[in-house]
Amino acid sequence: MGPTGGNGGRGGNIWLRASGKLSSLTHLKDTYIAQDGKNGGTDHRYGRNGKDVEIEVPVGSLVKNSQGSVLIDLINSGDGFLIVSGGAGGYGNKEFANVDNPTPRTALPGEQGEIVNAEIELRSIADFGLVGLPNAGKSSLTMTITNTDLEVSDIPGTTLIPHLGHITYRDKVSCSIADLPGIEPDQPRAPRFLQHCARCVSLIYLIDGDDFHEQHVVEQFYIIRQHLADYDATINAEVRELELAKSKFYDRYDQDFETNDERYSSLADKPFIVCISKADQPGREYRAKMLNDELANFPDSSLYFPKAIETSAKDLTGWSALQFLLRKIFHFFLIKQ
Ligand SMILES: Nc1nc2c(ncn2[C@@H]2O[C@H](COP(=O)(O)OP(=O)(O)OP(=O)(O)O)[C@@H](O)[C@H]2O)c(=O)[nH]1
Ligand SMILES: [Mg+2]
Repeated sequence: MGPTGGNGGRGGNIWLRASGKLSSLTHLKDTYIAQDGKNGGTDHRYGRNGKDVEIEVPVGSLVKNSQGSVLIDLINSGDGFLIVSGGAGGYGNKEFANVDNPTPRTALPGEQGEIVNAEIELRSIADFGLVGLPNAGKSSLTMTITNTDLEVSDIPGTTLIPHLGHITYRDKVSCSIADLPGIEPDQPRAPRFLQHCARCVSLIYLIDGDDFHEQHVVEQFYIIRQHLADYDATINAEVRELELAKSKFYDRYDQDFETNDERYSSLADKPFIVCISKADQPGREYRAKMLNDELANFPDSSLYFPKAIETSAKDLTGWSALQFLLRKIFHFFLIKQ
């Protein structure tokens, strides 16, 4: 009697699964390897399939291949994506048996599994994005209105990765706020983390109301505007480069692309409201007046509410007004969608 090897097991797959419990990508490893399939056994026994690997990623993870093309956008909790298929198992001798040769010695080894290089980018699905200069009090404000525990300190640059907080209203409606890192005023390029604003319904510009702040409240407002606008310019330039490279009719001297595509719509065009922090500090009325005078003349209709909301994480000034306004905005855009 000849060999009686059964078929080998398939190699494990690798899945990505969106989880509403995660809010960052810091837990991810550089490399994941799924288990090999087991060899087939004697007496025609099949080998066991390799175990699948499931990698949890936050909701809002955008998965790209090494060329930068989007493979999938995981926007609902529980969404799964098979990113790497395990190789098929090998064929044992019994597969090659026939009338002429009932006990063949031939067998085929299993297939090599896929190797996939992918990049995962997180674009938070937050309803509101909180933007402002370092130390403006973004994390403190998020903690106050969402009851979330976040790291706060007087060292600028405390928040390095975005965090989500949730406000749950009495009628169980819930909306989320992304507490983002601070925008450095002198940074030449718009910071990458502004990508988290792309999906927000609306933005909250938080102006630092510290009595001794280096930048005037109005100046801070325009620094935020400038960075939001610059972010789009950076992305536009990158997208244009890609499109130019891809274009069959590539003309390096005279290429004019349409810019009214959705991708080109600016973060500076997102509806926004303005808050001033640290309203417990002296000079509060003066700062609010300076900013409100500017906002009263601000020509852009993306400003949702024409006055700055004064807030304090210390004495809770503005806490309920802000919650109320966010609820209004949330409702307004939800109905519009
Ligand atoms: N007096 C006063 N101080 C505040 C208030 N909110 C925040 N601070 C202080 O301001 C400093 C910065 O607060 P954070 O909440 O960490 O500021 P942030 O904008 O998140 O800072 P980055 O993450 O570094 O961008 C801390 O020392 C806070 O204690 C406030 O309402 N009143
Ligand atoms: Mg912070």
